Order: sequence, then C-alpha cells, then structure tokens
Amino acid sequence: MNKDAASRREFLAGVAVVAIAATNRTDIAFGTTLNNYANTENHMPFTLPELPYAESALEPTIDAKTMVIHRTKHHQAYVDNLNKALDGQAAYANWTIDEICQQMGSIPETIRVAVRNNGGGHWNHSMFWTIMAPKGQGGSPSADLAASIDKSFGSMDAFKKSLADAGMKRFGSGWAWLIVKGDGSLAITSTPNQDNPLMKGFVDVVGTPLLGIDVWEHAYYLNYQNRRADYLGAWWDVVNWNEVNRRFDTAKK
Ligand code: MN3
Repeated sequence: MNKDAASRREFLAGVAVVAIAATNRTDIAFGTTLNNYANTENHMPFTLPELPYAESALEPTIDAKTMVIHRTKHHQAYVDNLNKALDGQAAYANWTIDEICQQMGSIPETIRVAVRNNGGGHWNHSMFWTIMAPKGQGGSPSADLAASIDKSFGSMDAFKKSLADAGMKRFGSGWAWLIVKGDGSLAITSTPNQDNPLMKGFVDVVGTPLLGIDVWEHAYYLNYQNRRADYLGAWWDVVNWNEVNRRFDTAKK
C-alpha cells in the first residue's frame, strides 16, 4: 500500500467510526438497528444482510415471493460472486463495499467486471432493502429534503414523475436514482446493470445515492409482469423516507 493509500485508509477508518455511530440507531418503527442489516461497513467476506421487516411486509406493493427470491437468490448470488472474485486479493481484504464501488478504477482489470457487477449488486440491494418500509411506516420527507426536492425539480410530484421517467427509459436492466452531487445539488440519474452513482469513472453522473429503485424485471415481474410503470407508480407506497432523510443529512455533512 502506498503512502496516499495508507493515509486514505486512516481517514476512512475515522469515517467508518462515525458511520457506525450514525447508523447504530433504534428510532425506526420496524426492525432493530440499521447496522444489523445495512452492513456497508463490513468487508470480505461479504454477507447477505437481514431484512429490517418481514418478507411479506411490503405487500401488496411487493409480494413476499418476490422479496424472498430477490434477496436470497439474486442478492445472495451477487454476494457469493463478489467474494469469489476478491478471494485471495489481499489488497482488498479490508475494503468496505462503499470503498470498492468508489474506487472501482483501482480494481485489477482481470477481476474488475466481476467486482463491478457483483459489488454493485451487493451495494445496490443492501441500500434498496433499507429505503423501503411497510406502507405507513416510512415517514415523510424532512422539511430540508422536501425543500431541496422542490428547488431541484419544482415539486414532489414533478420529482416522482422524473424518477419514474428515468426508470422507464432505462433500457433493459438497471436502476433509477436520486443523488446528491458534489456541489450539494440533487439530481436524478439512471445506471445500467448493477452500476451505481458511486462508481466514479464508470457512470455518467457521480453522486451519493439517497434512494435507488431497482428496475430489473426480477424486482417486479411476478406481480407486475411487463408493467414497469405500474411498479414504479406503486413503489412510493413503500419508500422509507426516514432512511432517505438520514442519508440526505449524512451526505450534506
Ligand atoms: Mn435486484
């Protein structure tokens, strides 16, 4: 590890302590503490996070069978294949999944495609489970976030429409995102496959995701079949604004 990397790791160790303190909280209405399932401070070998609610808790918006298959088959496969790709790569043994996404360009080319697809898949789904909540339990946008959304997109309705448009226009599989950019402004973006806005150098728009909607067919096909627009419209019933607010507050610091 060179000197820059070493000092960066020291800095990140400090950040990690703050992040753990910030996520070790019990003030959500469902589930236990966020760090039991968000597990983004973990490193190799990565593990499948627990859901912060029952598998049926998001019905009827997202059915239990979809939740089970999505997490225990799709997400588990990303975790397993990420661990496989990084197996024996001592340099990355202590990297969090955030660091791996943010520094994808440093990953050796021989394993980069696998780490990008599966590391992205692990990060994206770990986030996705936490930004959903049973209907009526997700709170509402904070005054701060609501004001930023109004400023950036005109209104909450216009924001929701733009995000749905981004999801609809994503050809094939991918994600639609609300992000905070480096200058503090909000933006809507979308990424193909399992890319995410942390992957500097690999995506069009870089930023810190506040929320991301999975628009892979595996996320909605059992309930909605080809009707992605219906899924995107219904999804707002289960958004966990409490967690989106927390992510917004953290991103602004
Ligand atoms: Mn998925």
